[in-house]
Amino acid sequence: MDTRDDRRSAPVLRMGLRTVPRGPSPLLIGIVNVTPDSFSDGGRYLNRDAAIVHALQLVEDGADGLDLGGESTRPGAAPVPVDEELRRIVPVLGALRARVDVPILIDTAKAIVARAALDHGADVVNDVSGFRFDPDLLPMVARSACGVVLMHMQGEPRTMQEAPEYRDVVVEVRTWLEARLADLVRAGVTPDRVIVDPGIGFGKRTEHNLALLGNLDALRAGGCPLLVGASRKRFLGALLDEPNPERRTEGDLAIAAHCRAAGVAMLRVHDVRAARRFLRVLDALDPVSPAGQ
Ligand code: HH2
Repeated sequence: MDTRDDRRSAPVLRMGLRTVPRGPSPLLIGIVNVTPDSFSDGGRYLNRDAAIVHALQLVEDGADGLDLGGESTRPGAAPVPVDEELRRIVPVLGALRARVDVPILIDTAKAIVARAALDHGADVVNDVSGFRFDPDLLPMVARSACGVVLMHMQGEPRTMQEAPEYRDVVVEVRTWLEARLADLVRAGVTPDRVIVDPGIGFGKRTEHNLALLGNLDALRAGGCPLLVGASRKRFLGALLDEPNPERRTEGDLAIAAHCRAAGVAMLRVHDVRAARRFLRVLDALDPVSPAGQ
C-alpha cells in the first residue's frame, strides 16, 4: 500500500487500470447526464446521439475524464429502474469508448449497471451512496480492477435536503469516509484504487458545504486523492442569488481556484471549457503543484 506522502506527491492519478498524468490543477471530469430530470441539464442529453455529441465536445473542450450517469441524484429525484438506467447508459458508453481514450466514470448505485458499464469499458465506479444502497455493488467492485469513488451522503436523494443536521460536519464526514474506506479495504478494495469525495450538496446546507470546502485537507481520508463535485449546485445559487444553474459559472470558477490551491485531484464539472480556460491561466501564473495532490 502506498504511504500518504508517496501518494500526495504522485505525478499520476490512478483510475482503474489507467494512470493519468497530474499537473498543478485538478483533473477535470466532464458531466454527461443521460437523464430527463438532472438539476442543471435534465432532458438535454437523454437522446443517445445528443449525449454522445455532448461528451465528445467535453473532451474537445479539455476534459480529462467523463462521468456518465443515467439516474439523477438531485434532491427529490425519483429512482430509475435498472432496465431503464441500462438502456440510457450502455449505448452511449459503447459509442464513447470506441471514440475517446479518457477515463470514464460510471455514476451509479446499482451493481448490475456498474457491471455492464465496466464490461463496456468504464474505468471507475462512482457511487454517490457510498455503497449503501445496493449490497451487491461492493463485492462486485472488489472482484474487479476498477477505480472507486467513495462519496459521503447524509440520507438518500429523495429526502436528504429536508433537514440535514451535523454537530461538526467536517469531523463527521471525515470519520464516515475513514470508516467506509476501512469497509472497502475489508471487502478487498485496495486503498490505491479509491478516490474520496465529501459529497457537496448531498444532505448538506450551504454552511455545511462551505465548512467542507474550507477544510478539504482534513477530508483526505486514508491519504486518498480528493474529488469535488460542486458544479452549479444550489449553495452557489444561494451565494450568487442566481436561480438558474447554468448561470453560476463565476461560482464554479471560484470553486476551481479554491480546489486547485487545496490540491484537489479531480473536479466534476458541467462547463469544462470555462474551467479549462480559467485553470490554464492560473497554471501559467503559478505552475507549481500545490501540496496535497
Ligand atoms: N454530484 C452529482 C452527481 N454525482 N458524484 C460525485 N462523486 N460527486 C458529486 O458531487 C456528484 C456526483 C449531482 O450533480 P449532477 O449530476 O449535475 O445532477 P443530477 O444528480 O441531478 O444528475
